[in-house]
Amino acid sequence: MLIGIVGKPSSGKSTFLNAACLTNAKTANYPFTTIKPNVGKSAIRVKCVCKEFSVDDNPKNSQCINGERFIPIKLLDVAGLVPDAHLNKGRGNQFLSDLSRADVLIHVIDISGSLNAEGQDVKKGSHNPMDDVLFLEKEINYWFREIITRKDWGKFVRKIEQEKLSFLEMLLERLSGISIKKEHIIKAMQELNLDFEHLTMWSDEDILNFASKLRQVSKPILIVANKIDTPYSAKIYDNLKTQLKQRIIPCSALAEYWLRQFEQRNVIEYLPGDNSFKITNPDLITPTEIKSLEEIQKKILDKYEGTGVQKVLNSAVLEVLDNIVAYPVYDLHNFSDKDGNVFPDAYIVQNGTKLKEFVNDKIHSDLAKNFIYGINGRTKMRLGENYELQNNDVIKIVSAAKSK
Ligand SMILES: Nc1nc2c(ncn2[C@@H]2O[C@H](COP(=O)(O)OP(=O)(O)OP(=O)(O)O)[C@@H](O)[C@H]2O)c(=O)[nH]1
Ligand SMILES: [Mg+2]
Repeated sequence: MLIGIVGKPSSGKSTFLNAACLTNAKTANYPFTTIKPNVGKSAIRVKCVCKEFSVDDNPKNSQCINGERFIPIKLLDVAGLVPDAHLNKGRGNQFLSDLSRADVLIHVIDISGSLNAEGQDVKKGSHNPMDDVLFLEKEINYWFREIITRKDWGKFVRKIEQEKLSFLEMLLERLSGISIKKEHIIKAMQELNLDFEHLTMWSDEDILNFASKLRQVSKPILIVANKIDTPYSAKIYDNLKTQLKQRIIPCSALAEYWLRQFEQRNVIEYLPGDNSFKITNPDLITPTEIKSLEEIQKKILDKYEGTGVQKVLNSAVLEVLDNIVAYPVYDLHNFSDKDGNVFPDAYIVQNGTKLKEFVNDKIHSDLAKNFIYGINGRTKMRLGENYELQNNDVIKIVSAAKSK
């Protein structure tokens, strides 16, 4: 699972990455601090099933802290994008190819309204971030059109028509390796009223519409109102929220960054996504730092129920991408794997996934090939290969193969 972080220069992309991943990417208040992409590992946070089953778990592929399961995901932070990047403005949009493997994009917006479209300082509160929402989506769609047309669209569609090939299959092949699934293409085709029998007749506008739709279904964008901590932010945020149809999440990447730093220094107890923290080692911090922490509590955690960083990650993976979490186990008495690790793995799974697909994609293809049935860990009922996985399912797989 890869989340791409996009936005104009200085909106706080690298700060978001550092806050979520404890990375050390360079951040600064001037545009184009980031040129080469930065990667990091983070996690979504869900209620673990261990509490429900009253067991102490010892996970392998994820972490469980106080009954909260943290399941790994990856983040990618790229250079800032400016209007007309596709015409090579700013750093152009070449670097976006790094994002082609992303499953979902988060658009980090400067909700303080203090930067123009190029990320340069302007009068605080004067910039309308709605402009950023619009231009960024446009640039991302243009980038996607490049990926699809690859400068030889005419030749590509003529071949399909002349040789009576399948547009779907040909496109799938063309886009292999950039996290575009067959279902994405089908959905884009269904949702548009375009003539798929006469691809050579498509206008430039048709091509852009198709690229935009395919982008929307295969790499949806979640809007993040970052820098919610500044004096102008709340008003601009409220205003933007009323103008937007899609979900927007208020966030202070900087507050999360500091909380995580204090937590790493063992000064506070804090888990990403919490809406409060406990100072456990007051001797290790200065009175000024204590004051800053109190401000974070009052102005951000209390007001927005957290810093927003974890909410963004969870929302991108679970809501925008419509995923659920499933826990396969080997032993249904103590919910462990063969080595006795209790609830060893938690997997992020697309909602609607069938049991056998899950086994094949996430566990082991041999186990899927020799799949006999599954057992529901709660009801002990047998589950067939077409059983549709539900959130928090605990499942044992019975197979004719020697399982790992
Ligand atoms: N007040 C406040 N400032 C923030 C927040 N997040 C980032 N900043 C500041 O915004 C400035 C830019 O942050 P970066 O993380 O470098 O921004 P970026 O989007 O990666 O910038 P480029 O790499 O240049 O595109 C820095 O001075 C950060 O400290 C936030 O939540 N609140
Ligand atoms: Mg950066």
